[in-house]
Amino acid sequence: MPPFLAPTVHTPPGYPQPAPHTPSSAPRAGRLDKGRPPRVGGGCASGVRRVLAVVLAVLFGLIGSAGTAFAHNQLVSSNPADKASVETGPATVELTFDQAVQGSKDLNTVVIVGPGDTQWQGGEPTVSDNKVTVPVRELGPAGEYRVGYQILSADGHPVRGEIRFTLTKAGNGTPAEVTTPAPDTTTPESGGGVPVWVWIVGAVVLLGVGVVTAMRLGGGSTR
Ligand SMILES: [Cu+2]
Repeated sequence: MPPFLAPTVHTPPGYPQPAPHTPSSAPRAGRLDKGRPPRVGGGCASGVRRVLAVVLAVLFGLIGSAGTAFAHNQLVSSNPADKASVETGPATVELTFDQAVQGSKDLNTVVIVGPGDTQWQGGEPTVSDNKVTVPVRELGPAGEYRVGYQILSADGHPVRGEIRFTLTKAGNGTPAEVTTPAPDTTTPESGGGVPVWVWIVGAVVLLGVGVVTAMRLGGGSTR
């Protein structure tokens, strides 16, 4: 039993308790429980207030997460453009975002993956405000090249994604020795802002409020 909400008995036995997974509400546990003896019956009003406080905390947490998820930095253009075909390999790939990117070393990764999982980035990416530029080696086989990026936005959020371009005529280049694992770009950051368990915890807490309220009304509390 987690310490948080444990002294009250408003939830049915075995009812899931959200506390251990909720960063937004966990720090409140100490304050809410401090010095309170276990209560039964007459403590319902304060219990309802407690649960409401938790619900509000969770809801604000959800709203906050959703807001920042929608405000994330996004790729707005690139050179070569996404899905472009080029006859000769570009000397650089330039990624332009709609917000500034943090420029410190090792915060940003760009990996160019060509046919057969070969890598073609020519060095570390450099940042100029909202532009990230990575040098490209002379390309080799004709085919599709995927440019995967993971950058750290100036607002502190990582942003991942991918563009692709097609080399239509083979070049003479050879791939880089593979030192950087390609970033996982299968789930763009913007789609995963709020982990599923946050929604589940929110739903459980809301259900808990319903139960507590029903118990309180059903128990004949006077007004
Ligand atoms: Cu962000």
